[in-house]
Amino acid sequence: MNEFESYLQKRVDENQPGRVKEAMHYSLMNGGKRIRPRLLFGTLDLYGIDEKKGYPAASAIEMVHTYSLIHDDLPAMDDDDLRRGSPSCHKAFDEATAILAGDGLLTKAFDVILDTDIPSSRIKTMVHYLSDYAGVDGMVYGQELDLKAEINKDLTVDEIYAIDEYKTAKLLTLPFLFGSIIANREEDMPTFIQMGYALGIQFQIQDDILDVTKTSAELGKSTSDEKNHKQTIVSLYGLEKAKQIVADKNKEINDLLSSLNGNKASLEKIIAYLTKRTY
Ligand code: GRG
Repeated sequence: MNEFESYLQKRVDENQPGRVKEAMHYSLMNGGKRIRPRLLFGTLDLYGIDEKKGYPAASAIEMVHTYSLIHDDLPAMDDDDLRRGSPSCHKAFDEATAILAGDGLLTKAFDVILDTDIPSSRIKTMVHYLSDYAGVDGMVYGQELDLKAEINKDLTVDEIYAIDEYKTAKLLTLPFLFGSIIANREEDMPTFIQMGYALGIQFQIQDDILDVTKTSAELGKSTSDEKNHKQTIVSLYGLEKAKQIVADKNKEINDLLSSLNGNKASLEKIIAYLTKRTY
């Protein structure tokens, strides 16, 4: 992982000097859990491929993820002052710089992924998925649904699941898909799409549970769902049922993983870590 951190840092530092680059660096290297890169390296390990082959694709996902957090924290969106235990990007710098830092990370991601050492036809497939899963048919759409939900506070369970699917699950599915594309094992993608969906729902419900059970200091970000009267699976079903859904999703993810061939130890470990995460 340390080697990956240096790779990621180099890829952002190779850019034009200035305040925007500083802000990109600040947010990208600011103590994220690197869950999505770990999932990609775990998927490569399933196929017996060295994690280094996944560094460009993992960097691209982490850049897109970081851009989404920078923009999500802006006053026009969630208006959060704290991220990963430090001032959010627009607080550490200023709003305009934070917008540009997000833009810089998003566009850089599409350059970095091109350095993956596989035939260009498969790189093309990865670029398509990156745009599809992060963009207006993916995470951006999820954010649109989330913003709409602030006005209509009378959501059904299916509507909440749709927000979680697009806002959270899409980006958590990408590492699995990139792993199978890099390994040229695209026949596994349908299973990974189901796994990514289950993992994303589980991850988001856990996030909603943590939001009401942990302090802002413990999480390194503001706990705002209750304050904002945000509807979540927790507010709709209560904590106990939400915890049961997390356990059910964990079983579903492990069953799907069992159906795949290869060395599953790394992915099993990451999935176990995610199920028990406390921040
Ligand atoms: C602005 C286009 C746009 C999208 C924003 C990512 C997002 C969509 C909103 C952030 C708020 C949120 C609850 C997102 C759901 C996914 C989630 C829980 C992200 C946090 O991911 P972690 O825990 O973060 O992997 P770290 O800081 O460890 O990288």
